Amino acid sequence: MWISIITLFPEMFQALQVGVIGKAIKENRLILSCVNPRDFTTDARHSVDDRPYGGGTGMIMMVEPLYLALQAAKNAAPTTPTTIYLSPQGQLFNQATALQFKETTSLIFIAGRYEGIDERLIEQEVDQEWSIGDYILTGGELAAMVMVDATVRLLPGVVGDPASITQDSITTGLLKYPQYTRPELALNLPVPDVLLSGNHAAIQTWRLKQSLSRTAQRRPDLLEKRNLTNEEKSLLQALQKEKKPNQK
Ligand code: 4GY
Repeated sequence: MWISIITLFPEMFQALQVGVIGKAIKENRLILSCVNPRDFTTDARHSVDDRPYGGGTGMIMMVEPLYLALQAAKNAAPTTPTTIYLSPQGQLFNQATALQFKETTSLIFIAGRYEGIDERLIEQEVDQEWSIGDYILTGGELAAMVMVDATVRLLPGVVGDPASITQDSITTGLLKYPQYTRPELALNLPVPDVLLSGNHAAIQTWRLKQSLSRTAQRRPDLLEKRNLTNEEKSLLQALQKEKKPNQK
């Protein structure tokens, strides 16, 4: 996969050189580059922003440096790239979006700064606009990194065990069950007996029930969207009966 980021702060993307994504880059599963619009300025001040037409506070990223940076990225792409702008006005990014992105060979993310970018660049050059959530960042860089991270871990060979991707909560539509590792007693608390039993069927059922319980408690919206299997329905009924006696 090939990803290029249009950004005034390419240093920020050093954060992707560590861990699983860093390894994907070293193993050439991901080619990640940055293009800085500042490098495409022609005035003495190297300006990349200007005042908004119509007045108001803040500055807007100018078309020209952004456009030239974007053309440089597009020319460097190995296949026709999809160009994505990150902003709170975009569609909400989720796991389904990451699964779509990972099927795209070439991606360009535009990370804006200041109050945003000139709309004409979006109109003419941007294919899709995505948001990571309903809050305002100081720039699109962190949003781009979130999307790169969530997407690249889905590529073949990037995460060691493929089961950890297909078993991702969210992917299954349920939240993750509680997890434990050695020692058996920590903070004076034990590990649930079933996990030490060696009974794999019982462990699977316990984990599914925990996932259902947590999802019902914390994210009922996820449960409502999901088609429940018969086993899941009966586990949920069991949970209902368990909590009724003392209204827990
Ligand atoms: N939320 N999701 C987000 C954002 C702020 C462009 C400078 C978000 O994706 N991006 O908050 N971006 C940027 C938007 C101008 C501020």
